[in-house]
Amino acid sequence: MNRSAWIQLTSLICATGIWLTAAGAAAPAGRIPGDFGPPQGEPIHAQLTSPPFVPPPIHRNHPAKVIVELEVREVEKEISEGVTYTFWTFGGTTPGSFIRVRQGDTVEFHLRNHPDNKMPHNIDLHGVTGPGGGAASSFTAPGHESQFTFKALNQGIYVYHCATAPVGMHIANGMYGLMLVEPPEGMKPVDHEYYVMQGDFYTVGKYRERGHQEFDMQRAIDERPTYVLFNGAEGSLVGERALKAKVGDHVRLFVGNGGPNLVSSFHVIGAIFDRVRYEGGVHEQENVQTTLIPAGGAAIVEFYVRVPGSYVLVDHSILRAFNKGALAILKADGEPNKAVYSGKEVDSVYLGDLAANPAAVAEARAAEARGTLTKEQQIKAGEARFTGTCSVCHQASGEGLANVFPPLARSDFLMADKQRAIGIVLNGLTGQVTVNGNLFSSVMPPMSQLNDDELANILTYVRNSWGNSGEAVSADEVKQMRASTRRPEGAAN
Ligand code: HEC
Ligand SMILES: [Cu+2]
Repeated sequence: MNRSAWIQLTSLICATGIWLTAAGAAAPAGRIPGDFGPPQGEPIHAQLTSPPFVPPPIHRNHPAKVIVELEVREVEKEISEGVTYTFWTFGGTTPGSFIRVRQGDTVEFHLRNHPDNKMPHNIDLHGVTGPGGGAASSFTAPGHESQFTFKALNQGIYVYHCATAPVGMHIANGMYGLMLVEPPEGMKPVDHEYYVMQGDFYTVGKYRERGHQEFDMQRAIDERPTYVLFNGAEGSLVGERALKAKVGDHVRLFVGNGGPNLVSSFHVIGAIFDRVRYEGGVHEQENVQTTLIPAGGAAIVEFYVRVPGSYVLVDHSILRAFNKGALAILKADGEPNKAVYSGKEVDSVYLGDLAANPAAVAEARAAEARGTLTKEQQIKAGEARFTGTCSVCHQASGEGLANVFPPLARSDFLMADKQRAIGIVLNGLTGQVTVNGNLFSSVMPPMSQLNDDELANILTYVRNSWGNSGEAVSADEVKQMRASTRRPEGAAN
């Protein structure tokens, strides 16, 4: 060891009050790094928050005893518009309540399993030093409570999850969350802190297939998720529920990945992370576009909002974003800065049908369930789904583009045959087609990834907009066409 390294080491030892032997091992017993001695003052009840919120920073200069009370609840919630799922949760939400403590704190953990629950549960906190991370000490039957205590020795952002067999099933049902262990000196203040956590979900029914959906163990084993989501539901962070910031703000996201299977390529469209504490550790990377977040891992990402608009959080394994739900919005208000960015808002480009009116879709679903669905409701819901789906080619005006995309507005071809139109949207169209006397010879891809309701509503909308008027298309008609025709090779079913 050279002289300056020795001086650095000895000053580190003095600063932390830890004595290291020549070999670098900690001694004497009882004084280990991160242990700042016994808790001081009155015990504190931890303030827990539901996503996307984060408890306030800790301004404390001594270790304390912190009591965490977390209740497991099995709850039925919407996983997507009109689709329900039974989530198993820590604190009633997926991801579970956010826990914030200070390095050196003694955490007295109480895990309750609500009496209405059907399953036993426990908790494994990655921020715990000790076998199982609390799992063995916290196995709790419905209607019971268990308690264990640990010292938060290491600072960082840590995943916690249920570890009751079958573990994969408990995690797939939403049993994970984050615990932040702040460094003793606290974290650098920022304007907003938010809590976002990704997870993959496996349902028996297809993506957006309505009604109650059961967990599909085989799909989970095969790692073929139906949904990949931020904060436990498609659209959990869009529209009214979008994360909010102002131009000039420095935003910090605590981003976890509960898995159970997928690794996240976390990206914010339109932002560059000025700092990332990757893998939740203390090292910082700068100027990052996309950061990998392993299943059972987390990161802290920070970025400045320089211009107003919608910033889209995605898993950049991009079909997960646009076809499985892994998409959220941070909406920034403020004055434009044309010198930094002259472009327009991203809504129609990136947000697709999520930017449109989700209430209309919900209303149509509810009406259909009651058997009172009207053509008007179908048209409104169809308009929402048309946006960002068909409008990229046929245009929001339905006019198409000369010589490339045929018009839907006042289209003689569209209106002549309802069944044929259903078939075209399901199975695509190639070869020559004459619309209003103009010849088109191009390719429309099959849009069979849309479900029967979506497709019926879209066609009802296009057949009753821009000067067209015709009968509604029902979900049953689409279903029959799907059953009686074959999709081209490679199309979604
Ligand atoms: C990627 C571009 C693209 C998308 C997206 C697209 N279409 Fe098309 N569509 C075309 C093209 C190109 C044709 C003509 C195909 C040909 O020349 O054979 C066409 C033809 C049609 C036709 C028959 C011709 C007409 O104008 O009446 C209908 C109806 C239609 N599309 C409806 C839809 C609907 C509804 C959606 C959304 C669910 C949709 N299309 C999405 C490109 C697209
Ligand atoms: Cu569990």
